[in-house]
Amino acid sequence: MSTLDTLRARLEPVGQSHVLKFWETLDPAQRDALTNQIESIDWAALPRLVEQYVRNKPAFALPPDVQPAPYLPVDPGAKSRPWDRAAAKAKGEQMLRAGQVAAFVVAGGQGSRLGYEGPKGCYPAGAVTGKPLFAMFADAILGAYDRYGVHVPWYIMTSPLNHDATLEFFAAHHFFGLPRESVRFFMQGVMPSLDIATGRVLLASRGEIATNPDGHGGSLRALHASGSLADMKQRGVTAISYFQVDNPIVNLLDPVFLGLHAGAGGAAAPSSSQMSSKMIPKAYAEEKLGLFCAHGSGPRKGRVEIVEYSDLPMDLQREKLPDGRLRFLAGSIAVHVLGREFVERLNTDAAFELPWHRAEKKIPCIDPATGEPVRPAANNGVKLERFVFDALPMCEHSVVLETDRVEEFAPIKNAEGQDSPQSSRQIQTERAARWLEWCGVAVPRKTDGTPDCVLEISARTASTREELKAGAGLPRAIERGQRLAL
Ligand code: UD2
Repeated sequence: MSTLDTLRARLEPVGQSHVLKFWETLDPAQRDALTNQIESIDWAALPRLVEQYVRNKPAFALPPDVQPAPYLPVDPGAKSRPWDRAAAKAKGEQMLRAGQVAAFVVAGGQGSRLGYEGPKGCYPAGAVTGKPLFAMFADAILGAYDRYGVHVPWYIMTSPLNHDATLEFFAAHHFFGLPRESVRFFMQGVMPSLDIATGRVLLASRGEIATNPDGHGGSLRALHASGSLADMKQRGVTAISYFQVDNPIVNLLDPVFLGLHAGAGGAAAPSSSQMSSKMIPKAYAEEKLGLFCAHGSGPRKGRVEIVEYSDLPMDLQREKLPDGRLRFLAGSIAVHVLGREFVERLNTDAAFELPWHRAEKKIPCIDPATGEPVRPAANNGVKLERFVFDALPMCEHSVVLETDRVEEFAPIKNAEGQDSPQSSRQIQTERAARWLEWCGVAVPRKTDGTPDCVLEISARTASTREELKAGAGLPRAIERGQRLAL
């Protein structure tokens, strides 16, 4: 059978033979590329996905008798659920010193909302220095080396959209001072993008299927398939510190959180977890954060599940406790610790599959009838993605730790307004101002209380205010309008 016949035999039974419509017009290199792309797709699974997610919009099933998930309060001495901060910190530091921790950033997304061309990790995010996000994370890893004497291995998940550009960026910046062998890149999988009306795969060009990265949940398979899990095991890593590429102030190697994950938090967190999470209290009911919920009954009673804000009924999101706080308060900042053995177990369990989530998008493509480009004015496609937090209900134990928004969450997602470069710079400055004031440094403030200066503290200098105080060379006061990077 010719290559063309073999490919046709795969595509025809699943109603996707239009993919080969322009075969005769392709040169040999284009034919090879299309052949490779076709061979990388699980065509047999497609008809079921089209039926479930394109022809129908699956109704989201809330956890039975949905409850707010319990969490450890930011103040370890709080009456509600006190926990042992010193024990957790000591355990986490010991794990870091013993080389049991890996850093893992998911950086395969398309970053379309920000309107930035390159990989998002290259975005200049430092409030004063304009340092790229990747450099800020590298600072945190270098800081851990200074403190614990260990090069924490850093795993970076890219996608075919940005893999080469990410590698080039690291090479051009000499790996930001990190040893080359402690940084490992791997690509996540992709899914074909589907026509919203017909369920046929969209064509990006005459010789290419339109695809999208398969979501940050794709990381769980990709960690295994890329050999990264095996590499971690060989290095003695037990805990994977997971974070998103968009948050420049993430405390990405937090010993307290690592120790809690390992079950060293005292009576409130006595068992080690398979997957742990950080949360912030939602600022208002409509804030767009995934919510930590728990199964109130059923076979997974007590297990934690994150429900996207769009899936939790608004009346539940607006419900208040007698003290006026929101009942469903805990919003996800997408910071987790994953047990390496847990991820291994998921990958060896034949029944393991994360659900797909459907998103309607405007996807540039060609008209399969004419080959002419289409610039859609309305949503013309369906993207299917997996979410990493859908692994939470598979955990027997799962710690959720409250954190302070200004301390750890300054994401850059949109070009303007909330979660923009500007709001991130403001939060970076506010956090630095708080730390400096705590260390006894005078920080000028405007009448509305916000700092009248721009500040940035590198995670190499300090990852907490205590470390800042212990370091040398703080000024006595900051000048009005000053721009200071420490
Ligand atoms: C995510 C959470 C939201 C909240 C928020 C906090 C989801 C669905 N929602 O919203 O509840 O926690 O973050 O900041 O996760 N990525 C990949 N590959 C992909 C898709 C995404 O690596 O295929 C990465 C992406 O590079 C980024 C992160 O995942 O680092 C977040 O992706 P997003 O922008 O789609 O999630 P967002 O901000 O809507």
